[in-house]
Amino acid sequence: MTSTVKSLLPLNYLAFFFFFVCTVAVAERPNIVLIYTDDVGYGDVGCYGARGVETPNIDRLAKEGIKFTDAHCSAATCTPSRYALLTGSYAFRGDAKILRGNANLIIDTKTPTLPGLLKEAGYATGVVGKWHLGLGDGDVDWNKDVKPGPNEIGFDYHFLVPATGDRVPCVYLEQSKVVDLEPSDPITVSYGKKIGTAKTGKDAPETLKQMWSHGHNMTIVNGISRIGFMTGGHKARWIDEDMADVITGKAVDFIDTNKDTPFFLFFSTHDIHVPRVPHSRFTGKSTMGYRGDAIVQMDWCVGELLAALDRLDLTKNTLVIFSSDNGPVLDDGYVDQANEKIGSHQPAGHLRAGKYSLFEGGTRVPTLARWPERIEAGKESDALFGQVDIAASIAKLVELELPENGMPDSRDALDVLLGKETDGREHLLHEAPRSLALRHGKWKYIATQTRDGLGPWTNAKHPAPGSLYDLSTDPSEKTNVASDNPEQLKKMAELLEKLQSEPDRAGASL
Ligand code: NG6
Ligand code: CA
Repeated sequence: MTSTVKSLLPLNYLAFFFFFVCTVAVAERPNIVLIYTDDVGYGDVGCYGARGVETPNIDRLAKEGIKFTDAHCSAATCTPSRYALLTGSYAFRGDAKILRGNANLIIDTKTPTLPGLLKEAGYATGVVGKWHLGLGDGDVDWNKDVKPGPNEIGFDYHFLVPATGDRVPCVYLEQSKVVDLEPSDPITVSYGKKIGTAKTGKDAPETLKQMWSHGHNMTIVNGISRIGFMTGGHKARWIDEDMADVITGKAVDFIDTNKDTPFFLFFSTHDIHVPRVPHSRFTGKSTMGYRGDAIVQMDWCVGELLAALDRLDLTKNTLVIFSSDNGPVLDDGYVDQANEKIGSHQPAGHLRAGKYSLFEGGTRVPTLARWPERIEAGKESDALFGQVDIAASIAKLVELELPENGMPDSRDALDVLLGKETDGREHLLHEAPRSLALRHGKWKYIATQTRDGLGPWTNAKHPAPGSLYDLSTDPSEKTNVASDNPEQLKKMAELLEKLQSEPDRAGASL
């Protein structure tokens, strides 16, 4: 051996040692699958007491992991909840509201995000399913690359339902391009005046396979009229009945492709948002018609993802989180018999109201976490948990510092998520359109609840501004005790105002 080679040997050992240490460290980091469902209420799945529908795959997560009984999405509607989940900032700070299908991306591309953090930590990151955080910048041209979007805020891969199933454009977007778009049939979208000559849901209700009940009477796609107008893109238009199969297939492909590297999959189901048009193989699988059958379909999607993890031997070291973006709603714009066929099922369980509401039914949602290596099976936690904390908790998990310039409301709740800590947040804000509520200890304070977005179809009796509920004795928020507790009311109002103006990562107490 030459002397040069001899002198290099210790270096080689050192390099090998570092390679070994790094490989082991990387191998220990779990994959993360965040299953985010749409409009699924606290009582809508089996392990939370659903009647008339079975969800064995979701229940499997509860059996093999931890079930939360006081976990909340940030808001009682979709866009703000998703915004808070991905940015770790309450949505009112970013003025995030329910978006039209041609709205621009509402997350600034310089804002630190959950996928951005994970990408920095070496994860392969992907989002498949409903997006509804806006796309592009300026007038969106759906015939060109639609950017910025998920790839500009930290996702390596995306396959999207751009907004919701009930609004145009009714096409999928993969890596910034409309899937199956023919250049000879370009897409135009309008949320103002009617475009094109095709009959709308308003003009030709007799042609619809599912009638609208309010709004949703514009362009007809696949026999269902939507919010907004679109022309062109006929070959690219989705078939609602196939949507669950299409997105689940893409999600499983993502897992397969990235099986050898840590990955983060944000799987965002369309179910059980309207229009509820599950595949025919799910017809009649619940006693509740379309809405119940859509729950069965959603459970099937979860089962496919879990089966992929099992097949690839990834189950043990994958953190699967299951939750929802807001509480339940029955009639949300289509005549799908959700009310008529509800039977004894309680979509929000024992909680009051649902989607659009600041009552607990609006934001307290089924929430499960499974990670066989770190979470004890069959646990239950009543800790107060907010999805806004998922970003900071996952940052902790992958040993990254929280960015200084973002995630202002996100606090590390990793031990709560893993079931090691039973004390949850001491306070948490809930949002509904232009309205805020505050949880603190046993108290719930509803500052305002506007009528915005709260049509008569929500069945929600609006709380009076400045309502106070004692959840320890009144979990269903039946009795407003504000006038009996003026001191507490005042403290809650002050804390809410404080949290509204200054984020509180470290913790504040009354
Ligand atoms: C509302 C729609 C509702 C639903 C909701 C968004 C009407 C009358 N109502 O404006 O059908 O689409 O927006 O739901 O158009 S969410 O789950 O994405 O927040
Ligand atoms: Ca929703």
